Amino acid sequence: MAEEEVKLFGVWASPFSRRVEIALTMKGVKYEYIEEDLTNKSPSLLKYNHVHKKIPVLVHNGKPIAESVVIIEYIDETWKHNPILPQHPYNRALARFWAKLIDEKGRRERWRLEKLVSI
Ligand SMILES: N[C@@H](CCC(=O)N[C@@H](CS)C(=O)NCC(=O)O)C(=O)O
Repeated sequence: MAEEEVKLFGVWASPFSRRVEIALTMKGVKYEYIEEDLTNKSPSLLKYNHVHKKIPVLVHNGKPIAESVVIIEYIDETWKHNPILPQHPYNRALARFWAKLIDEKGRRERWRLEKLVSI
């Protein structure tokens, strides 16, 4: 494959950017990591994810991709060795189901924690 440019905009404490880092590491893809400050988002982040303005964002040869699960599927389809998602469509559906559930549960727990802290 030709020279690749892979950049990841993330935050060290974010499980969403961590899961993308794990996927890139599993594939052995070299990438530049850019730590974002979410209290002062960089112009690049705002440009690359102008819809949600959130990390993680993967930029592959200048093309941005947002949303961690979408990014992981893109990584899996682009670098085909060491598959991350199962091959069978049913098992892929199950993997997506559990990823979605974990995201929703995490969001609910964070909301509960924020409510507790603000009391
Ligand atoms: N559904 C998104 C969630 C990403 C997300 O919530 N990122 C948070 C950090 S953990 C963020 O960038 N928050 C900034 C903001 O809401 O302004 C994904 O899976 O990538």
